[in-house]
Amino acid sequence: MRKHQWAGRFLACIWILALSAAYGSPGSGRAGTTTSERTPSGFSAIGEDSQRVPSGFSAIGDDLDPVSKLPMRIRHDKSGCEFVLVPAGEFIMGSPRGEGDSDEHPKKTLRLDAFWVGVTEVTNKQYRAFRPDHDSDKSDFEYPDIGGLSFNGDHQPVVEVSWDDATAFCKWAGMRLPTEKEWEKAARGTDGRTYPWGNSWDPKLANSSDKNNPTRSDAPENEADDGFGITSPVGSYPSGVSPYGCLDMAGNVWEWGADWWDPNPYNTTEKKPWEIASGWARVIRGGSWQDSPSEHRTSNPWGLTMDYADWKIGFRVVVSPKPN
Ligand SMILES: [Ca+2]
Ligand SMILES: [Ca+2]
Ligand SMILES: [Ca+2]
Repeated sequence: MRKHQWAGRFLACIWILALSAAYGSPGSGRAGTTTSERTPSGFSAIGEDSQRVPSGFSAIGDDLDPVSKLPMRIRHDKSGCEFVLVPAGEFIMGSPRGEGDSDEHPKKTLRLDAFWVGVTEVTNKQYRAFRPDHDSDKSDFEYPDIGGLSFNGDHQPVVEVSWDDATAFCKWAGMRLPTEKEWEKAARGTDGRTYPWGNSWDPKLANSSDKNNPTRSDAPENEADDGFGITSPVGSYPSGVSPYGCLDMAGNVWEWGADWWDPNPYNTTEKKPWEIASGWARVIRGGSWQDSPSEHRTSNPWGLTMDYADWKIGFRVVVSPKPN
């Protein structure tokens, strides 16, 4: 073999050794390194962020948010609650002065990180994974006669739960109640719409107080027929879905939120509602089977004391991704 051939092979060996040291041997990986450690900064391996799903929850399907790579849908293993991702970004909250009530002013653009929100209100069956003996027909109140209808169906939303009951479920499950900002973004998307499906009321898209409501007044707006006199099984109005895939964010039951409520937050404290450090009432959202359409507006908060419970108030839950 001639001298220049030896030199050529020697140089090739040096080149291969250098490549191997820099990137690892093809097909074997470097001992002691993980996929994420070998991913250049600013990039994520597909499926990598399923590791940000909290323990006790599982991804449903393979769909990932293209930006965060978080799973689009997850399920809570013990209760069966299902969640959909609300990606990070800006949204419009509240109503301009002159529209709606003082507790929703002013209209503002805010930003939230990504979170998962319950596709539906928590059902009786899901709540009974926590408290097996819960009875949604049992109340401290003497209600009007409703002709033997029951709130206890497995797939009806749990009711007769106070804010304290709802937060106890959340603590057991590793979840939390939505903040006002989270609830409103999940309900109306980014464009500031009045109802989850758009800007016009449609009685066929939500369980409102309609002609079937056995406790209704005779107001003209109650003459529509939405098919249910009291609570409906969750998800009974698929065409009333919110931009992110949440159901019954208008109507069926009011939903407890994490924040304090103030009827006049800007007039009395000059603070935003979520900046109130303490108060006498917690926020509820979305209206119920016993309420008229104006209560179902996505921007409309109301409030009740934490020990209050009745047949038109339930809750929905949220989960945050584990930190990067
Ligand atoms: Ca109804
Ligand atoms: Ca609701
Ligand atoms: Ca209000």
